[in-house]
Amino acid sequence: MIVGTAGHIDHGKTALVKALTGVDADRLKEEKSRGITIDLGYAYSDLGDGRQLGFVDVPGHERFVHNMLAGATGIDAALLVVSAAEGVKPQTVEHLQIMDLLGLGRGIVALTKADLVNDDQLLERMAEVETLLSTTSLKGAEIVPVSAVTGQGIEELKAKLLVLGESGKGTTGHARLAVDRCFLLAGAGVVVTGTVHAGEIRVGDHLLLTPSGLEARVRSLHAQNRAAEVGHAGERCALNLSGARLSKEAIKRGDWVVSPALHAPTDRLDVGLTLLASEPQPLKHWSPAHVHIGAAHVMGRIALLDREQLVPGSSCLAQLVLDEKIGTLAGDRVILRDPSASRTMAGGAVIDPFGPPRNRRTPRRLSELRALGRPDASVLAALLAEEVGYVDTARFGVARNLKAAELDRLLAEAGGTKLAGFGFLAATLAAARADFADTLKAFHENSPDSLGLPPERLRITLKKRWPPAVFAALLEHEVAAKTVALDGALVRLPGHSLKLGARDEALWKKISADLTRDRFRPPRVRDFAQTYGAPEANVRKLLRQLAKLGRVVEIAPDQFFLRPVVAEMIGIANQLGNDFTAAQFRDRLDNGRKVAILILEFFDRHGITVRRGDLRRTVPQKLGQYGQATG
Ligand SMILES: Nc1nc2c(ncn2[C@@H]2O[C@H](COP(=O)(O)OP(=O)(O)OP(=O)(O)O)[C@@H](O)[C@H]2O)c(=O)[nH]1
Ligand SMILES: [Mg+2]
Repeated sequence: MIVGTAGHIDHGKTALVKALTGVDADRLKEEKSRGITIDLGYAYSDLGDGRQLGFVDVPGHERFVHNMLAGATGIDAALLVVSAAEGVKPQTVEHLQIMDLLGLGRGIVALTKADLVNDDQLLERMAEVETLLSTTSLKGAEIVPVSAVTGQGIEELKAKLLVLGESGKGTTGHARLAVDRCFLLAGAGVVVTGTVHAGEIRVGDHLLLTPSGLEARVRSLHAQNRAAEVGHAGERCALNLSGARLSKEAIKRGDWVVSPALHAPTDRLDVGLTLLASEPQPLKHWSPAHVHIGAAHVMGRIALLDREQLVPGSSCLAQLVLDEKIGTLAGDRVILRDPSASRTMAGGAVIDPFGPPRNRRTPRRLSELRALGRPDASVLAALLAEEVGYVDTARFGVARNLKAAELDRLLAEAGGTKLAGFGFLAATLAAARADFADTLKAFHENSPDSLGLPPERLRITLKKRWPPAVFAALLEHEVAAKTVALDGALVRLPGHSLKLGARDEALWKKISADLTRDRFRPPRVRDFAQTYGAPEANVRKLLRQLAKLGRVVEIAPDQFFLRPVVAEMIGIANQLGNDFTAAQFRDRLDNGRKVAILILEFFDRHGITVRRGDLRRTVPQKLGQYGQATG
């Protein structure tokens, strides 16, 4: 269990941690000389019975709130320190606001320096603190008077902290650790420390750094200050990492060490945001802010999604547009501070780590965001019922750190079906099927001389407009179910066949007679055009249509053969045996060298014959391509 201190400068946080653990968390030279905490400090106390308390000691100085924030995001419980001598001060309030915005419900207040005040003063301070807590997530937390000098209340405080227990971070997901320190250890190399927010990390694991994407292998690790084989969610770990491009400079506070599945840097996060009631002004759209997430600290802008301005004390949906990419997942807490970093303004939680750059304020998107804001157990049912109609399961799984099996279980519970990485409700699939059928039916009625629609045309003609990848999944599903047919490059209803207009029908009758009579040396498009007084382009278009219908085959440009004749010629070639010449083939067909060569080259292109020098032979598996090879 990890406890984080909080409270105003000089109120005795570091002294209290030392009284609880025996460890001086102020390790920097400058901290010692100035007598203040600057950066995060860590201390552990083993209770002898296997249990252990870990402490993150934070600075109280107003200029180091950003460091405090890097430590506060990984803790299970708050230890709010208030000097009984001084009472509530500015950073007492700000740190408490931060705990509140982080949603931290477990915590204890230590009323320090109890040795400096009398009982009346102590009671007064307790009442003051109680009032302060009453509007926060720490409302009703116990207040324990302590003294690091006399030891008063220390054992009692320790016992009460243990009772609070761990917050139960996600143990089921992939691993992620928020890096708060990186240093070089002589003989070992790069070491990072941080809190495991989810999953577990083992020696030998191959992980990635987010956002850089650098590869890292865990050579060894310490969990809660002890050498271990595995570090679990909720524990502070030190990882000794190796990797080709790793260096101390390549890693910084705020990075994440993650399972490769979770590496998805982002700079647009859709969040639920609450503006502190103490803010003097409403928050305007596109306000700049310091953004703190996990141990990361970046600049960004706040795009308000469902209103023009946010009034103090209220909440809304917002998109944080960051100056640089970071790692974050749904549920991560966010703290926003004002542009001059002098006060905490707002906070909240990530709803969608992959916010859309466009259409982010449409009613459809806002409704989807509200559905996404639900807990794991009900989110998919709500999401699948949204107008969008589908869930990108891979993206959803990463955003919420769900492993495949867990994701499948949740999808099944929500009544969803997965097609090629997208989840749908059965009712949505039924509606899509009807949409496909209705659209194609209408198309066939309106364009009886067209065999079908190119898929992209169908996609944009459907009543419901699906993104291309989703449409492809749905089309594949319908083709497999034989509710639609994919004919070459066209989609059609299975029952549909092409009907020629009366004029085309008459022309085709004459042409097909010619194609039958001179079957091995048929007239070409231009010949038909001249003979029958039809524009060449029309004849060509008609024959290409008939080719799609499988009645003729275009062996060479403008040179069409009846399909059964092609099968017959394949049979003839086959009968010539291995290693026949073009002349032999021509003699059998009696159609002249030029046409015979065109046919053989067509066979070569389609793998029906193999050519070596001037000799060819047929390929047995390919003989049936145009129907049974007769002849
Ligand atoms: N009398 C008395 N003095 C205390 C007690 N706890 C701390 N102090 C003194 O208060 C001063 C500040 O203590 P720290 O523990 O450094 O205060 P801090 O809250 O860690 O300060 P920052 O980390 O800089 O915010 C030191 O001089 C301590 O010796 C206490 O219980 N009684
Ligand atoms: Mg300190």
